Amino acid sequence: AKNPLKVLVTGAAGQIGYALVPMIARGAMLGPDQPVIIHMLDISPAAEALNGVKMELVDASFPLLKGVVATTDVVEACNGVNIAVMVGGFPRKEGMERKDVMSKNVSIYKAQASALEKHAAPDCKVLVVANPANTNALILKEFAPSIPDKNITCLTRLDHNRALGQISEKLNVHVGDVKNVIIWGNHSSTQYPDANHATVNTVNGDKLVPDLVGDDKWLKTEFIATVQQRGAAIIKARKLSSALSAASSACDHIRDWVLGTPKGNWVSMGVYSDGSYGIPAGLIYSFPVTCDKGEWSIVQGLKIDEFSREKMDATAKELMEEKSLAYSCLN
Ligand code: NAX
Repeated sequence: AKNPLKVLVTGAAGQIGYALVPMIARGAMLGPDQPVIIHMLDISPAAEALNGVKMELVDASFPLLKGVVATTDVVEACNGVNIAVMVGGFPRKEGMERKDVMSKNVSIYKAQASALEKHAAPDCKVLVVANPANTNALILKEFAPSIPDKNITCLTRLDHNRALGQISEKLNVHVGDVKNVIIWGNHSSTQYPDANHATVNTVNGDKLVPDLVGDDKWLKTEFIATVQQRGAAIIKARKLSSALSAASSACDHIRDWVLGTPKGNWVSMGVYSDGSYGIPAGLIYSFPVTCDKGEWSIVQGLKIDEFSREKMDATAKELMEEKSLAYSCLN
């Protein structure tokens, strides 16, 4: 039998955490034959609720779950973890300035970066979910210099999955037959959902989505806007932000990263830019990636038209602004 892997979930008393930990305990993140020990971190006001989640994990008697740590101590939480899913953060409250929210999250991610650097397993893979996800990941990277750049990522898989869902509904095909959409850039409303290279598996082989849709206008307007605004639409409907889809997408992100993407498929991940596609190096930017043996690589050589170029640059510009705002909070 495999040795258990330790998975940290921060913000585990929150709504995404509540959906995520049972998925991890059932093997949705690391596979059906991989035992896990879940480390849950939250802050003191949530300690009692966190303990309640721990009680439920015990009550569910998951065969793969070999241990649960529920703590408000960041060092205990990070100790020896192989995977860290960072869901905890400071939410934007009504009337708060962008800078104030950024400042709170910068100090959280700075502190948690140091704890991970000192106490996590040396090859720990990090996924930041909490918003502003790309910039929180960048701060975490800056303050955990001994963790390889390649091990720090942020979640745009939910946006990716939303894009697959929209195409599946539009073309009335099963979502499992749609692949290779791309989310470029920031996990924010400037993200660019791109279906130019996406395909649908049909009885006559793979067909390009733009050919099947046959309506360039839909892909350039409604499709993009729906994916960009989906988070807001969920809040409006549920009076709460997306949780089960975010948790499920976080499992997809880690699973594909650790176990590999299927042949011929790529996925979207927020990763440290190396300058590919003319995106400034030094940003955490969402790219199309394939994964093999626990490492992602950016898909190269895709043709970028003028429409895409403009959208990819606009979301890069927003990330540069976020980066300077974050840095201004450090002083
Ligand atoms: P909740 O407010 O339900 O949960 C957040 C939890 O984090 C709370 O229990 C809180 O006590 C805890 N927390 C706060 N500061 C902490 C700290 N310093 N250390 C540890 N825990 C801390 O929010 P939820 O709906 O679960 O969303 C969590 C985060 O995910 C938010 O930042 C949200 O904006 C972000 N999202 C990101 C998505 C993505 O695709 N990247 C999509 C879903 C979601 O909106």
